[in-house]
Amino acid sequence: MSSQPFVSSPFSPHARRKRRSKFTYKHLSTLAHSGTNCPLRVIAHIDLDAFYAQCESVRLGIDPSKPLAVQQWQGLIAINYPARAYGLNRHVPITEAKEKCPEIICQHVATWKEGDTKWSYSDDSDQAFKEIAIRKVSLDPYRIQSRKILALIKECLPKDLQKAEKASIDEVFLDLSAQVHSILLERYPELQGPAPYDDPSEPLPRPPTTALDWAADALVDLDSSHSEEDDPDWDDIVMLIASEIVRDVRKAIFDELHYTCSAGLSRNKMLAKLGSGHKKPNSQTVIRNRAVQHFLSSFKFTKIRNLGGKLGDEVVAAFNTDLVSDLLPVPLDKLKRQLGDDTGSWLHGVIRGEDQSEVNPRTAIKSMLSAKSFRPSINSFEVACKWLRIFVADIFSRLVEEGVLENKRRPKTINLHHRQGAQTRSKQAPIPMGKTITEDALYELAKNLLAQVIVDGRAWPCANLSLSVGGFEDGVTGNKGIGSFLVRGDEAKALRTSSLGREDSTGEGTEMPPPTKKRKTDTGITKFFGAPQNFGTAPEDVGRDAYVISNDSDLEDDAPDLEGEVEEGEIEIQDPTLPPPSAQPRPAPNPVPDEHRPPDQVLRQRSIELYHCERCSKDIPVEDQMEHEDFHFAQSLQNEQSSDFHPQPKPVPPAKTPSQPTKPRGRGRPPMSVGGSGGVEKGQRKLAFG
Ligand code: DCP
Ligand code: CA
Repeated sequence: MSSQPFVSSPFSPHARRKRRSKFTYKHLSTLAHSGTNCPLRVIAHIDLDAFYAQCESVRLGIDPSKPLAVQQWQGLIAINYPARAYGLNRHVPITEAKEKCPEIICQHVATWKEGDTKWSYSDDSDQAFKEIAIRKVSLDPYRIQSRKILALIKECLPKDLQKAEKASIDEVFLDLSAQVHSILLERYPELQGPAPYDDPSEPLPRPPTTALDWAADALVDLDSSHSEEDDPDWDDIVMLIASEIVRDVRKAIFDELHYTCSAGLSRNKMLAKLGSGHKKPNSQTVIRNRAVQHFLSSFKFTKIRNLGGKLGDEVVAAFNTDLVSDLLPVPLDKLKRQLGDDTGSWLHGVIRGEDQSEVNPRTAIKSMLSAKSFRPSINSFEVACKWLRIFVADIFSRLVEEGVLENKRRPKTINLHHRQGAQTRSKQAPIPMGKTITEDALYELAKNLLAQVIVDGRAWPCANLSLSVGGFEDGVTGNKGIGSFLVRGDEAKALRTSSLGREDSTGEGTEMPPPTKKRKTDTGITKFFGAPQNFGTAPEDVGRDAYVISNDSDLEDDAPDLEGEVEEGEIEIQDPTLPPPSAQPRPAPNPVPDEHRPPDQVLRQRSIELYHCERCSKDIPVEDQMEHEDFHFAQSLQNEQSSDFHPQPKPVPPAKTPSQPTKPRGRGRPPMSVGGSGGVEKGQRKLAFG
């Protein structure tokens, strides 16, 4: 740090009275180790202002003082501060926004379009909405900026003393304790010790200054029991040093990348986050220890981390208030009685500004997901494959950024989630080791997973598809090269025979909710026939059909953890909000599958037209022809791809359940084959929706 912002204390009898700090040598040493219980701890939260909107104005070189909003289909998802001055927010419909602020620039988010191999921006925002059925949102541009910002933040901090946690696409927590500790010892050599009598519980000497220069920082008012006249102690000095660091970081972000952000500084994550939102845009707010109670008292407790949802509602209902100030007089015993011991104690602490959660520098991505909700639903393998192409291209471009081509990291598994109504099915497969991951290879794997869903026989109509890769592990870089990934001999055998590795994706020490319960079922496609109907839920539909990244730090929206203990084959994701499967409606049972009955019986019962399938010598209802051909396609794909791993018993073609709606289709559709001209070609890059 350059300047010494301290002013020597004028003689004051008040200052002389207190010669000793309330902090000890022990406290100082826990600061060096970023101890979560250290009373000198200092945490910052940095939050980009109107992030997507800034990304667009920076990208387009638009004057940041011009009102701008980011549009997704027909909604606004980010509004810059000049536009907010017109009373605009995310809930204002786009037509109303244009009425209130006629000069507003509405920039549509980037999208992937059918046939595209890369996302792009459309010149006409309304055009995107018209093409919603064949477009998919891409947040890539924002993720790229987000990554640059995080990299720059890290560059600004000393390598060996930094602790940064990406909290969302535009938020970062920094534990500045260790860095501040080292600056503190430099500036105040008297703190270097040793402690008098070698006793770490000895108090530190008092700071030699009384007036601190907080520059332009917003200082939250002190608690009523304190006064600005009181001399600062080391906790104030620590905050001051941290605020200089954060000011420098914010300046670098602005100078180099042209983004403004706001920051909060305090003794823990909960307070730092409340602080960053206190004064926006482009400001930093410091909540000194002596100001915590005053600061918190003015809040609704529902604004506090973890109290925004159901728990907050419960507390409101129990105490008939949403104000921190009304809860403060409630005794601990009463909180415990009403909310249970753990929650009661936690709440008692939190409203007093206590939070010992760690800043967790989990920067490595755990999984990547690309998804699309279909309105209307899609009805064929062919169309689904075109979406798979886009998902794969999307994921692959992110894998490239993650260093997959240089073998820095690689995912071990690929998952397909398929939703039909309330039912979700997930299929998972290993990504074969020993080969460089290519876009085509991922596509083939994805197609195979879809084939497995189709072999189940209840694939269409499909309301949501998503593809994810997970189980990332560090690869071998440097002079070892790709050969190091090759798996031979015993290792290869083990890979072929083993089920998928059990991923620990809960992210050690992270604050993600526990993974949803998953039940293992049999593997191999034949075992899916006659399997009981599975109920579950899709990976959370984020309501915007953009991809999300789970439990990683790719500055994405919070997303469900799609991994967990999973095995090859089908996994069910049980939705705790749904009643248990037994209580849910099931399709009418079909005791004798159609393919096990004589065709004439099927014919009589349904009185429908049949066609004869040359491939299996069966008579199939015409309305099922498409799906039946999909089945053969899926089967051949499955056989071809799975033969590398384990032999598959011959599957039986599925029968459609009578309750399932079927789109009538004509005869004569050429059968699809792997890489054949009738379907999706291997390596095909241009997509055209039929
Ligand atoms: N976002 C979104 N939909 C939401 C919330 C957020 O698409 N419901 C996106 C757009 C935002 C970005 O995430 O730009 C970051 O979200 P923030 O809540 O941090 O909002 P902003 O950064 O836009 O504004 P602020 O200045 O209030 O932080
Ligand atoms: Ca923000």
